Amino acid sequence: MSATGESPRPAATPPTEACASCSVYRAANLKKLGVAVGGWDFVLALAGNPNTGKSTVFNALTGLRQHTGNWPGKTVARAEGAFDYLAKRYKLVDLPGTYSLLSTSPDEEVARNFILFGQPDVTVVVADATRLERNLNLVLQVLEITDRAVVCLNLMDEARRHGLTIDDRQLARDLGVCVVPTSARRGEGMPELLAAIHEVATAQGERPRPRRLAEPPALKSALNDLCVQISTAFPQLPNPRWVAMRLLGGDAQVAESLRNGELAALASGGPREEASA
Ligand SMILES: Nc1nc2c(ncn2[C@@H]2O[C@H](COP(=O)(O)OP(=O)(O)OP(=O)(O)O)[C@@H](O)[C@H]2O)c(=O)[nH]1
Ligand SMILES: [Mg+2]
Repeated sequence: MSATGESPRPAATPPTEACASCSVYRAANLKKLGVAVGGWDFVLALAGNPNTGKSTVFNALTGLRQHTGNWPGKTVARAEGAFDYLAKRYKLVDLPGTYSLLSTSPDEEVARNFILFGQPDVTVVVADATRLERNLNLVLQVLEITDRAVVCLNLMDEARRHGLTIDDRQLARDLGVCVVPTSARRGEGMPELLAAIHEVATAQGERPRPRRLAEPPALKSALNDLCVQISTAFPQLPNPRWVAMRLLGGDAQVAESLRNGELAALASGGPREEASA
């Protein structure tokens, strides 16, 4: 018995390789690097609807204090921070909230441009578990353009408080990508989120296979033709299929940005180019 009358607690032992699957081990491998974003191995985009907790996740992983608050539209420009996890350095980009990749408000455009043309290695879509249906719109749009995505199903504490239960495993099977339930404000689920990001970034584990809608044959053939033309004219431009889809949909703004070289410039100013500069 100790002098205070409390039973002695075992001394904390540092996690070892033997417990590599436990969350304590995984959290212990996180080193928050704040703004030291130089020399990264992987770039992560934090995407999601407004007010879903993106900046809260960003702060939890980088140790920074990006402004958070309970109203949409707090983050209006992109913010960058870094962390080190299992000997890999990650640059994390916090984006303004957006409902759709088709949105055109200035802050939503910042998010859209980075998701589509910034060439992130992994896109983490932070979704509000209490408004899942609405949030899935952006999730599905992101899964149309990349298979390197992780869904962070945030605000799980709020969902529980409202008596909502979500079968996250079934959701992961339906979407074809990893879904990690989190309550970012309390730090819950962060170790699992890190592990999922690391798996996708380093291409370990099972390759994500997002479910995608099949286009009707006529549309598919028109898209393929246009994609070839776009890729020939702008070989560096990521996501030519998305651009082709917008052109076929008569999006005048995308047509103009393609014509005046703005889209190609976004791609050549992306993080990969900065890294090699
Ligand atoms: N209860 C609960 N609140 C959370 C959680 N994650 C974030 N919040 C709160 O939700 C609010 C919005 O969080 P932010 O991180 O600013 O959300 P955001 O997605 O960055 O918002 P925008 O930048 O406007 O798009 C803040 O008040 C957070 O403290 C969570 O897991 N549970
Ligand atoms: Mg934010």
